[in-house]
Amino acid sequence: MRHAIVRKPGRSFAEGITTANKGKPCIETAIKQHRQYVEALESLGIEVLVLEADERFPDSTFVEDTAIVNERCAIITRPGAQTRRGEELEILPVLQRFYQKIEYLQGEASLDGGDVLRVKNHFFIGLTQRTNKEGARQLTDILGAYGYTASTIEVEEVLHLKTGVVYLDKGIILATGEFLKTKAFSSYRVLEVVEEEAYAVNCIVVRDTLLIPKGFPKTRDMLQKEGFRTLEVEMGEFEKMDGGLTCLSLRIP
Ligand code: CIR
Repeated sequence: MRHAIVRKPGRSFAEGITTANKGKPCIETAIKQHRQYVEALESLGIEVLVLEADERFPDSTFVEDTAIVNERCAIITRPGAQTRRGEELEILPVLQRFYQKIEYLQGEASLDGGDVLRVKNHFFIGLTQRTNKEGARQLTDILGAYGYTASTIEVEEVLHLKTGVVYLDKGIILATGEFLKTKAFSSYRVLEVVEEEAYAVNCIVVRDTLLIPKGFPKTRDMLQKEGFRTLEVEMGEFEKMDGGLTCLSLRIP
């Protein structure tokens, strides 16, 4: 991964969608945490393109949901929440700077990037409140045309697939809750994140380092014992709005 795209949280950030019940976020703190997130990525050698806040869309700092990016193409999604429709149009000109091939989900499709988990050249697509079967079908067809495979996973308990499961490389899946028993992961080694630290599942792999949220010592110690280097980032204000580490960037491989 050489590049990442992020968007600063705006003044309207606290008006976004949330189920977290953790109180209203403080915008000043969110801006500070966002800056530290960017600095953490930069410290790992990633060139970060920082977009200005878009006040029309309170959730637009969660750029991951607007596109699926890989080595071969960028796919513009159709975000599942009505208030987020339109965010994808704002990311399009930005992705055109990086990609010649851009594809689009259309019609009745709805899909959030947070529901798409890549494991090598396979993409798991979570079927959720945000991502419907038509979205998964269209994405599977597009990915197929570029030589990738995909399959779906029914998600019952969390917002997005990657809220509860990520891939850490070396054949290791990090999971919690309902994903500990998912058949599709049975050929991988599944590391369990304990329920009280469930938020810490959503982490970012940058070569040999894992970017993890601060304040989840059991998960941090477990990952370190597994031989990963960890780098912690304060995510409290984003957690209040149901957003994790992956949500805050589009990472271009
Ligand atoms: C939303 O509900 O859409 C935002 N408040 C949070 C989106 C988090 N995005 C992600 O997990 N990829």
